[in-house]
Amino acid sequence: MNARTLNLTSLKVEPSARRPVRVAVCGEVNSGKSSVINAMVRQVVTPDLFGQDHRPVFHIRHGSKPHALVNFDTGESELYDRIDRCPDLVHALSCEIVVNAPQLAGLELIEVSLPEDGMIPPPTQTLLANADLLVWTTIASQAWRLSERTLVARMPRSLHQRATLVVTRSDNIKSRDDLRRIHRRLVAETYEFFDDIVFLRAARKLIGASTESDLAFERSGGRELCGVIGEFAGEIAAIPGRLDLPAPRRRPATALPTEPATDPDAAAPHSATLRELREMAGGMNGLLSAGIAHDAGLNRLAGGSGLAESTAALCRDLWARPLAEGGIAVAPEDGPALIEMDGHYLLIQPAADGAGLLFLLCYSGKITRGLARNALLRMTRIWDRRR
Ligand SMILES: Nc1nc2c(ncn2[C@@H]2O[C@H](COP(=O)(O)OP(=O)(O)O)[C@@H](O)[C@H]2O)c(=O)[nH]1
Ligand SMILES: [Mg+2]
Repeated sequence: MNARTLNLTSLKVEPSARRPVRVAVCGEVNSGKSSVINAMVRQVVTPDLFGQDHRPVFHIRHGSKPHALVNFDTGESELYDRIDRCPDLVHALSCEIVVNAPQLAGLELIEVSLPEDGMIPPPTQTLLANADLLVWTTIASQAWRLSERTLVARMPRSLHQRATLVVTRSDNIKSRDDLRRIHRRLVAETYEFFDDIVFLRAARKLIGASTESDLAFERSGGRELCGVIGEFAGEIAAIPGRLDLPAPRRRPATALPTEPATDPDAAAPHSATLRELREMAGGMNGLLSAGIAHDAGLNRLAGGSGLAESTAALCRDLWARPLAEGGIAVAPEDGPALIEMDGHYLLIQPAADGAGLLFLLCYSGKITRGLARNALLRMTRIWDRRR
């Protein structure tokens, strides 16, 4: 066996002052996202999931000890020496792949598949809200369709800065004039979203050859892409505080990780109400994150702080957006807004007095819509009666 089940709470995280620059490599299915990553890594590192509907999110970064950690929807994780040793990715939510690729130092490449219906599922929106740079893959022969524009337009505005458009399968366009024409058209049609356009010629064979051959790395477009992304990443890294991680909190060796010794809300306003809401959330099945998003802050009720913060940001954004641009609106009597996609529900309900948006993010396979809706309604009622 080359896999072992891990208890994630026992994993020791290396304290590091800064996080990597997160590069979301996005595009529709088969548009060439994996090829972009493989061309940059100089080897085929992501599995071919041809014909598979469900695609886990792949995170790729440089490290001296290559391995792959697969996180399943059961909450368990398995460690492999290579991702292709994992027999089945159907129930995988995400895969963290570490490869020896010094040219990627300081970067985390995230492969994100987007549906063609133009709607970005809530977990993907959360991922994008946390990303620093966008790479969008479009196929040369049909580059930049309306469905792609719709998706990119719906991404957080911050990702429209320093974004890169990668035109994949450019090796299939034989005439230089045709390539020039495509380039000119793309500059005109995409300038509001992208700051650079790179042509990729990354047939699998050429990627294989690029491990050893600098010429193949050059010809595939991998080198140019590493240069462009490296430059944008350098600009992100130069923004004061942007990549800083919160200082690790020291815990006595004997402390249990799940139970804080003191009540975090003891001194906060409405501490008793928040405690009651946390207990309710703690009893729910399949809950990933819960909280109350305020204009500028957040009361976290369940789940990790990173996910709660980005989900809160997403809720505020959805709430503020006009309906025509994918925003949501509900009359309070209709109950919580529920957005269902890609195995998750995101439910949002405003407090009666407008003091915050209550939200739940859950796995749709583990809780019914009705139960999730009722739970959020009950929680909102408790919050509405707070003192
Ligand atoms: N010749 C060539 N094939 C490519 C290129 N980019 C992608 N492909 C092929 O197109 C198919 C889909 O690409 P893939 O990277 O798996 O797409 P994904 O689903 O977006 O990750 C695969 O067979 C790739 O080998 C390219 O630049 N040149
Ligand atoms: Mg892929």
